[in-house]
Amino acid sequence: MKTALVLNGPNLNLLGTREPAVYGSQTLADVQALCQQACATHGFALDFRQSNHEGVLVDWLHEAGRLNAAGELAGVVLNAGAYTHTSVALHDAIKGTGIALIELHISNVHAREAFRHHSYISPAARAVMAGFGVQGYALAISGLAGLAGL
Ligand code: CA2
Repeated sequence: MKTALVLNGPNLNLLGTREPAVYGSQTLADVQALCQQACATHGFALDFRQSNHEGVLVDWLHEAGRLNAAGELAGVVLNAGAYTHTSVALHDAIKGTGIALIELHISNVHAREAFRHHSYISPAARAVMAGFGVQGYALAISGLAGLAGL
């Protein structure tokens, strides 16, 4: 069974506790349960993580690259949070790994402040999703299953 790795960046541990008008009222534990259900549907094992630290996310992307090389990775869903808009390190970590990586945002970043319109992740990602709320995570896992069939 291949693994779908879902990585969450800074402040996403606060999901459901603040800014419900932007991010909804579901917690990160609720999102994990959503992802678990989507993975069961598609026959993936779920590995779900969150970190507030850029270097930890880089290490996890390297780990994903090794898993991918071993043929054990279905793909990565990455919500890099604010690092999306700042991190060349995350861009470099993804680039050249061959990982099927979906960049995901809960909110429609393009309808928000101008500083959220640029992403360092997008040029290295296979696909980009924004604005579906937390349901986007389940849709992204279905997307990984779809990409695997291409
Ligand atoms: O829409 C998204 O998923 C974002 O990646 C979320 C990031 C933001 O910096 C990006 O521009 C768009 C912020 C994550 C912070 O999440 C919180 C959730 C609830 C309360 C406070 C922060």
